[in-house]
Amino acid sequence: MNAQPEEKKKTILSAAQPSGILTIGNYLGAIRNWALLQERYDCYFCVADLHAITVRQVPADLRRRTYETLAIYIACGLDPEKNHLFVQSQVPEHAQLAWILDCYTQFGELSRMTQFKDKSQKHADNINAGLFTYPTLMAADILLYQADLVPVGQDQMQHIELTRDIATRFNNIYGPTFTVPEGFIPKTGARVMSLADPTKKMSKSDENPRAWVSILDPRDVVIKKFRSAVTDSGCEVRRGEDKPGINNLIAIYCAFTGKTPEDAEKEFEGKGYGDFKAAVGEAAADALDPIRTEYARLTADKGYLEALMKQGKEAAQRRAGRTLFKVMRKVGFAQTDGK
Ligand code: ATP
Ligand code: LTN
Repeated sequence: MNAQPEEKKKTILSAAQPSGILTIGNYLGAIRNWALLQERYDCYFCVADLHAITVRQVPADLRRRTYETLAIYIACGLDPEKNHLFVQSQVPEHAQLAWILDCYTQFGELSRMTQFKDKSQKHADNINAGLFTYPTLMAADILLYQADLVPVGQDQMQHIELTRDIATRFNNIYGPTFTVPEGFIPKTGARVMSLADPTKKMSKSDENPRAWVSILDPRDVVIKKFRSAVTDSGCEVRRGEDKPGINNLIAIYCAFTGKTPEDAEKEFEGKGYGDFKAAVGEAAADALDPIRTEYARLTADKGYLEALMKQGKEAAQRRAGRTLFKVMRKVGFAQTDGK
């Protein structure tokens, strides 16, 4: 009897920018789900340092955070033996494909991106070309690995739609070249809001440290930040259209405990915001404690992280190089080496 060929695993690619210490938004919206999917997919997770310089960075901080981000990935449960963990700038194919994709992306399409509009407003003194073409670099990240699935937070879905459009357009001109990827957002935690202004997304680069909780914040800080989270008028723990503060805290509580919003409302019936905020803080701190401990262990060994980077870079280049070669041939560039 012939053995059944083992079904080939589908591919995942995702990334986060080392533009600050990763927050519980990054964790609940993205990294936690990467860890849940790692067994079933062939996974590439990258530290998007090329993307980070679309906003001015202090070089020493950027370098340090690149190591920290890699260590956070592992501390959050990504097994470095089962996943390809790598740094974007160490795989030059990303920048090479991004240029080519720039030439298949319209000015109008990039102008409609809400992240570009938000960041242009926030950094009005530095609206650089990289900020504008950010989504084509992200499309290159994804398409180089022929990713089937891209697990991200809600805010990145527009970029994934654009990636799909670019891939489809390229395939229509040159024949099948890229896998057209699907976005994947979690049921809870896809859009964690700022604790200082719950109408805004929680963002690690927010200058107000009370706006975010970092994955590495010590227990007492986590609890204190939730205690001082901005809430709405009223005192009942109940969701409502005009209650962004409490909606956000209920969503965070459910994401950390696995409870439904209805259960949470029932649990805190007759109790006030104070009790509820304390419970959200405890739930978050319980989940973050083991991550912080593992992170401390990992960052004590820089050599280990460097060895992983090297291993990840080689695996990523093998895969990315094949796609780039194919693209360059299709576009019509003269090539002297075969792949
Ligand atoms: P920056 O503040 O530098 O723009 P960021 O905190 O928005 O960064 P990214 O590195 O751009 O984070 O995002 C990494 C991943 O985390 C992406 O998949 C993104 O969708 C997700 N993510 C970021 N912020 C949130 C959030 N508040 N809620 C849920 N998911 C989020
Ligand atoms: N743009 C993303 C980070 C990112 C990314 C990617 C996410 C860079 N490249 C590829 C998914 C796939 C962000 O979260 N701002």
